[in-house]
Amino acid sequence: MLLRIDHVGIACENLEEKIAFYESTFGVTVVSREVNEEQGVKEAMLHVADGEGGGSYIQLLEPVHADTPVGKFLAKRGEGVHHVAYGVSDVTSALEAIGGTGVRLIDLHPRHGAMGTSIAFLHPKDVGGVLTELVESPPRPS
Ligand code: CMX
Ligand code: CO
Repeated sequence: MLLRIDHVGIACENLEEKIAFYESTFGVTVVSREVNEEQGVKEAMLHVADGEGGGSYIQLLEPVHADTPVGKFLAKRGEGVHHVAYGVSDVTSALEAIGGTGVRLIDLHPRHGAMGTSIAFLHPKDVGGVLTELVESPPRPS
């Protein structure tokens, strides 16, 4: 069901500073910057590699305000890994299959993610403390 690690989401206080750190330390490049109001984040995707069905990335996340998932996470735990996101070919069918195993779904239906993706989250309490995201990439131009 899982095609690859699509991205690792990292919570930070200052997006621009963290982008500069990742670029100078690891030689990675920002390929997308977006504000996703629905998710309450200002974010950047930094490209790492290409894999089956899409690329893999580092996703840097700064909250748009304190009362958001990433804002609450920063207040409670400070900066660090916020979630792991796996690439799947079809989020809707993956949600159905995973929901059927008893894992709580935060999103019953896919939402909009970075770079035209469809995303959905699984509850960390049912995944061993790991907030887990499923990502379906848009079809590649042929
Ligand atoms: N990883 C692991 N555990 C987490 C967590 C995370 N990122 N965020 C919260 N938790 C834990 C908390 O530590 C807390 O555990 P305890 O009860 O043992 O203290 C519990 O989950 C509840 O946490 P909370 O602070 O009360 O937060 P909420 O229940 O309001 O929200 C969650 C938690 C996961 C449902 C919410 O963060 C959510 O809906 N996340 C999905 C959306 C999201 O994260 N969007 C931003 C990223 C967007 C993107 O990737 O594009
Ligand atoms: Co993400």
